This record gives sequence, C-alpha cells and structure tokens, in this order.
Amino acid sequence: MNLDAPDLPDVELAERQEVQLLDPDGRYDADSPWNPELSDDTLREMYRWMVLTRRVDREMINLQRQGQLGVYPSCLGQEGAQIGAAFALGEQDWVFPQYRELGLSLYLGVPQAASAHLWRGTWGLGYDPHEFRFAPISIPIGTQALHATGFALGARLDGRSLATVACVGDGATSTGDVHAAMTFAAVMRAPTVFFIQNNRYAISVPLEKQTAAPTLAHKAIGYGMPGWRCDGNDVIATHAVVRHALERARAGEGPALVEAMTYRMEAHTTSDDPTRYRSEEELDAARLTDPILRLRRLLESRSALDEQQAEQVEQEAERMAAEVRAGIYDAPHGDPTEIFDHVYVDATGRFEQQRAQLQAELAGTEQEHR
Ligand SMILES: Cc1ncc(C[n+]2csc(CCOP(=O)(O)OP(=O)(O)O)c2C)c(N)n1
Repeated sequence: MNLDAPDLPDVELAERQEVQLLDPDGRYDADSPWNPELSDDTLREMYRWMVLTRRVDREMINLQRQGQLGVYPSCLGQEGAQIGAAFALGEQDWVFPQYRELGLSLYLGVPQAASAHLWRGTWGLGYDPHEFRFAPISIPIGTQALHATGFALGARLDGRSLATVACVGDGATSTGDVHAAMTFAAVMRAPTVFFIQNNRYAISVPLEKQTAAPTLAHKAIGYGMPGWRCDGNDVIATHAVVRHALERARAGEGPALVEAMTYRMEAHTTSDDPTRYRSEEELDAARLTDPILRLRRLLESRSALDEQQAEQVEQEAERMAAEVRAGIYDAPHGDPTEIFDHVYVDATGRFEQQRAQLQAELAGTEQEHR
C-alpha cells in the first residue's frame, strides 16, 4: 500500500487568513477590503447590544445559582461574534441556534423570560419561532444545521427570498449531522450560512482534539463552498464577513461557511468546572481580547461614546435584567403534552397511546397534590 501523500489539488493548507478590522487595542484598519464603513451610530448600537447581552447573560447565571433555572450555557466573550452576525441579518432571514446564542435571540426580540422555560424545565418552547425568526434552541449537537438547510430550501421552493444562519460550535463541526447538512446545502445551493463560533472548546475537549483540519474554515473546501475565517471578538469583521455570506446566499450563489474565532470565557454551562481543563493564564490572555472593550476603545477614540451615553446603556441593561428576573419568577408552567403537537399530521396509534399515558400521569399527579 502506498502511504505517500497523494498530489493534492490546489488546496491551501496554510492557516486561512483571519479577517480582522478592529484589534484588541481598538485600532481600526480602514484600508481593509472588508471595511463595511459602518457609521458611528451603528457602531454605538452594536456596543449597546453587546452590553445588553452581557448583562442578561450574567442575570441568567445568577438565576441558575438561585435555583430558578436548572442549567444555563453562558455566551460571555462571544458577544462580538453574535451581535456582528445579528447586524448582518436581513428582515426575512432566520437564525437556527445551537444553545449559546443569547445575543442573537435578544437582538431578534425573543422574550428571554419565555425562552428561559427551557433552562427552567417548565416548558419546551415558550415563544413562537415564526414571530422572531429564531428557531427552537437545539441541544442535540448539530441537528439545527439540518433544519437550517431544509428550511432554506423550503423557503426557496415557496419563492421567498431569505437566507438562514446555522449557528454551530467548533465541536459540532465534527458531527455527522453538520457534515450531512453542509454536503446537502452545497449540492442543492441552499441559501444557508454556516456560522461557526469557534470558542476553542467542546465542553472540556480542546479544538486540537476535535479535529485535525488546519482550520475549520478549510472544511468549506471539501464541501464545495466558500469559507472565511474572521476574528469573532471583532464585531465589525464578523459583521462584514457574515453580511457578505448572507448577501451572496440571498442572491442565489449558494451556502458559505464563516469561522468566527472567539473564546468562551465562562464555564461550558453552569454545571461545568472549567478549572479542570484550562488554566487561569489562558483565561487571562483571553480577557485581553474582550469584544466589548475593544469596541468601546474605538468609540471613545472617535468621541462617539461619552460618559452619559455609556451610563444610559448600563441602565437599560439593568432594566432588561430586572424584566427577565421578574418574568421568570412569575412564569406560568407550560403544558407538557404540547410535545405531542406538531409532530405528525396523522399520528400513529403508539404515539397516541404515549400521549394518553402522559395525560393520565399528569392527572394522577394533580390528584396527589389535592
Ligand atoms: C448529539 C449530541 N452529542 C453529545 C452531546 C453532549 N454535548 C453537549 S454540549 C457538547 C459540546 C459542543 O461543543 P461545541 O459545538 O463546540 O459548542 P459550545 O458548547 O462550545 O458552544 C456536547 C458534546 C449533545 N448535546 N448532543
């Protein structure tokens, strides 16, 4: 057997260049071909959404610590990637989240107290995905990539001009479902952007143990779609790259992959102890690349954010966190039998038996409580 490497086609195996417009010190590269030339007002809005996201994220962790939520996966450190992508969405575009996309869901207006039912264990889905163009949170890793692809193809058959964003983690790119979704999307030229937030870990498994690919952006080559890598802690670069990918998808040019390099600064979820697998030094280094800090530096250097404006954003964030808190305390429980709705047009006998069994169990529990 010949184990020599075959002659590879023209595939560049060096590091794919990372698009960066705003460095950690707040310096802006206006000469970059990716410069989206956003106004100061837009940049200030991006800053506002990032601060709101961080505050509500903190609130969710606090609520879990108080026993109000069973578990919560924080997006601390990933606000730049998420708000950059959010600002690239068209009015008809849909987001198919994994479970760490608080920033995107806030931006799309999803009521957080309602979506927190999932983390509280009181309801499967407390909001209407169609109202917010934000699909149900997906815990089985990678499945949302299939939904995003199928939904995009369905929308095209319906003659609707929209693109979908499939949010996947770095770990998710190693699953069969994401492989199938990307293969299918490329062959069918689905208007789907695979938005990978590479936060370096899949729970405790670091990137180098998840894949031998030089970068995740390289994977696009194998599927036959363009792939770009950007600094995911640079909200402007992420915005520029995702916007380009979405525009070409909507124009019928097919799917694309965006790898946003970021870092999960919190634990994987509130049930995880990250000190078991990563060092304080690593975390300290990551903190220097904070996405909010660098945008604030840029805004201040342009005199586009004064003390009073910054204070207003902080106050709005406090109000939003208080609303989420009050909404969760008061949330009525959902109907558990709802999981049987919207599964089959014509339900099978076995399925109906299971529904009846759950209804009987619930009725029994109510009897016991009386
Ligand atoms: C199909 C499936 N396998 C395993 C798990 C357990 N699991 C939960 S989160 C996770 C890691 C996912 O990592 P990544 O895609 O990088 O996303 P991140 O959590 O870092 O945002 C795994 C393996 C799961 N939820 N679903």
